[in-house]
Amino acid sequence: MKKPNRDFFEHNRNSVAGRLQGGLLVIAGYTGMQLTNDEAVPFRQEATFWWLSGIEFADWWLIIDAGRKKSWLVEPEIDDRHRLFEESLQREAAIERSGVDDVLSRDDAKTMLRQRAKAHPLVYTVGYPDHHDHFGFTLNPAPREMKELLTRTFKSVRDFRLDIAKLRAIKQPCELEWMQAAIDLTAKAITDVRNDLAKYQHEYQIEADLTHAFRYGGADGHAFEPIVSSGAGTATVHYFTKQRIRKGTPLMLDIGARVHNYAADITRTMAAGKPTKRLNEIHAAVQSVQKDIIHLLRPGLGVGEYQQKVDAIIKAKLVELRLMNEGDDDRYRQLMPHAISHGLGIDVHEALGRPQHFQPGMVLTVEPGIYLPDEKLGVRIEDDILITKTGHKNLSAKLPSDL
Ligand SMILES: [Mn+2]
Repeated sequence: MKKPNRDFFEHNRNSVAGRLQGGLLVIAGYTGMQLTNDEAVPFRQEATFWWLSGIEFADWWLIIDAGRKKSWLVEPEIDDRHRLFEESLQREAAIERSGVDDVLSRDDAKTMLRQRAKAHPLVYTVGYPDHHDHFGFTLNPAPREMKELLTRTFKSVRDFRLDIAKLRAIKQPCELEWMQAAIDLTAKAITDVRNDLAKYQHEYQIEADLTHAFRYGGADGHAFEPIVSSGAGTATVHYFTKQRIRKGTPLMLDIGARVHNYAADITRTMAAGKPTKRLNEIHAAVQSVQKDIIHLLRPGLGVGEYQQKVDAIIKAKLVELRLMNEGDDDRYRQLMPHAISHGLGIDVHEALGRPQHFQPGMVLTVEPGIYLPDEKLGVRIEDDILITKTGHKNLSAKLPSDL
């Protein structure tokens, strides 16, 4: 398996340039964030910046000039004392990694942009995600600061996020290879835990073995904060507290390795000890609706139509289980409160570019669940599905979804 290299990043820049119609794109990589005192938050590069440059260091910029068919990286200003402490990237290594034409200083880049703005009033950048204000998070300031700089320099600044999301949504063969490697490693880690389930007394012991399996297997690590929940914790969609595992309760693993920056995202629910009759019943229900939902996926299927069919399938099952009455949508949203699917790629929740229809090359999760807090019981099953030319391929199919 080859690694992401300059050919890959160059190919991606050319794809973007093809949509820029001779325009100029300027984007900022993320800046480093402080955790406390002199400790940094572990750095992870903004996904689009990485996809176009391969640069995994903070405070770099990228300029793509589609008209002149050139691209540049802009290096951060790092003083000598800082360089002694923190690993940084030299300009030659940055060119080698990314394949850009040259590396500019901040001052040279600003001068170039001012020159450009005299003749061309329009520039493209990638600002913040659409729904950033929904979660109350504080975002990395770099994209905003870049937008402010461009707004001071150019008459018109346009966001190119959606265009790039559409490109990133259709996975290239090498990207699928990296995703498959992440999925295979994740599936193996889940299998190993399942095969030796009796040895775990605490959820954190399972997490420790998963972390070991990912890092030892060559992955970057976890693609997201792993969910290892047992007992009542399974009834909460995102549950992180590490408690003691009680026999006869459900155990949920919602985990994914990250390989060459591409994520897997798989959920399996099993039983610690002998499963109760109720767990068997709910698990069988989720397993059967998940199979039916995956079966729907094919290119050309409308995203709206998919959602309607998904709701109908799950609601029918919940009515059959006597967990809700027909038409009780509030109850439905309690029992199954999260999205059924999301895109997957560099970002664990990767934007698919708001498509009307599914297209070959898209990868998405299918993850129905039923959550019963009153019964201290939750079941979710999640697989990673590629839309193919003729239908779909379940990339995590090798991992059984049985209890
Ligand atoms: Mn997921």
